[in-house]
Amino acid sequence: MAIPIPSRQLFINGDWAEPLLKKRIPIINPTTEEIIGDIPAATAEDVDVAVQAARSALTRNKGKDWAFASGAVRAKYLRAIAAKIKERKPVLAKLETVDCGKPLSESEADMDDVVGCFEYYADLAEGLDAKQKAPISLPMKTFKSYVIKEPIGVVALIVPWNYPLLMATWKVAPALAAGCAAILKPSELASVYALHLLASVFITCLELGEVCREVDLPAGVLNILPGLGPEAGASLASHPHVDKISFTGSTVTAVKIMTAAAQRVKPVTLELGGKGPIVVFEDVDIDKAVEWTIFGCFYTNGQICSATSRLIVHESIAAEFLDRLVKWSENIKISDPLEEGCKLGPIVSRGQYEKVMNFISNAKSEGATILYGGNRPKHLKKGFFVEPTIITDVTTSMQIWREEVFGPVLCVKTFTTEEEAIELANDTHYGLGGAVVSKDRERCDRVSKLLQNGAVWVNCSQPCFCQAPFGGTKWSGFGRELGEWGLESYLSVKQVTEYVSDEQW
Ligand code: TXE
Repeated sequence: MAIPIPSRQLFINGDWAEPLLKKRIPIINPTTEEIIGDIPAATAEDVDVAVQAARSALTRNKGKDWAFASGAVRAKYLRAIAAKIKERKPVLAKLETVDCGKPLSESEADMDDVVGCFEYYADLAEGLDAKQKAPISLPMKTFKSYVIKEPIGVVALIVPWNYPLLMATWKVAPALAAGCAAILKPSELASVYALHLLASVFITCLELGEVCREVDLPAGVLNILPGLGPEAGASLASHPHVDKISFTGSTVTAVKIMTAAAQRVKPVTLELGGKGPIVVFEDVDIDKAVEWTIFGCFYTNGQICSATSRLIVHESIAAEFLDRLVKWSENIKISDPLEEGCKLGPIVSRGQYEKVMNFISNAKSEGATILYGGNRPKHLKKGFFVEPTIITDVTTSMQIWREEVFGPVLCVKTFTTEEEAIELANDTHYGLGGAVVSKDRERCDRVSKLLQNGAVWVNCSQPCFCQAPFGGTKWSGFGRELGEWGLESYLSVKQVTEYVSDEQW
């Protein structure tokens, strides 16, 4: 059954607006490879208008409408947005699945997380009121000091395509809770390929605009500008009236954004790629460890920045582990992601599909063994599908060990000692998520401390809660999203210090 794709414009100053240069980008369904609609593409001209709208939202009525409204007022809007998204969950989940190819059950879970995240930041927005004017104890009685937290200002939120609405929410919810005004730039899958190879995956982000209209969010507080990265994204990153940039995407693009931000000394939060390890010791329940290994690498069709895509398994159980891993992989249902029971859908676009396939063929030519998968599934004639793929005989100098694939591709190495396992796990430029699997609690604690990752999962992989901080080390970026840390990243801290002596001066 065809899902009706809403036709939308840019969302600026509380309403829909045609892009000034009237550019549009086609939406391609990665399952059928058909064009199913299009979305507007903002350019620098639209960015100017949206930034102006956001700035006015902060200064209107001396900020009382939004930036300096109480947190309780902002919380009301965040809860209203959450409630509207909950109502529309079935439609939004289907749109997201059609748009980016992830199994419907996963898109449904994402929508629940979106709702939970808006509700969570509504609570934190309320809590902010009680934290204002927190006194500081000073060594001199003649001075009194307190701290207030203020919104940073106009923020640009640049997001990718693997969790379109959820990644947007991770940024929009805390930014709005803090009292910022935001410009959200969803992904278009920036690509060097011809336009027909582009897949645009932000229909659901635009639907957020409709939700904002329905809840009467003050005009300009959230603006949504899809567009090409080098046009809309780059204009936002260098715009003189954008006060902060929060970016999730590739390390290569992060460098460009940081460079632009540096010219105007703008703060940035960067959540980038990964090449996460999952370290499996000899004392595990093999079936459980296999299940987490599969989940950690193949969930969201393998397109997760924190995916644990390097399996580091103790040599004494490696043969049996790999045997069961292959059996599990054989049972993964690969199909149209709207189909009941689908566990692996297509890669998001032809460009990304070709990139994944190149990684696999490079691994072969460098001497690795494709233990399982490595091809397009034979039963599917169309769509950007890749079989779950397990690669062995990998060396640490191979591309497949070093670079992020962003597809359902797991590479494997064995180890003998704990030290060796940790060395292998940390043998990467990235540092987002990592996992350790063992029945030995003390060993898990030791390894958790030594893994150079922003998140470490013990006896699991990938669980994500909006209460816990998320972000990376090394090339995976810096700053933290989610939890209180996410809110703080949109707040500026101001001290107010008063001279209280009775002396005349
Ligand atoms: O990323 P980009 P792409 C990794 C993954 C993937 C690779 C490329 O390895 O294969 O990145 O994906 C916007 N100024 N991740 O090309 O280019 C762009 O429009 C400002 C990991 O999609 O980083 C989009 O909105 N913005 C990742 C966003 O940046 C620019 C998730 C991400 O696009 C810009 C996605 C510019 N010059 C990909 N150029 C993760 N960390 O989860 C592009 N953009």
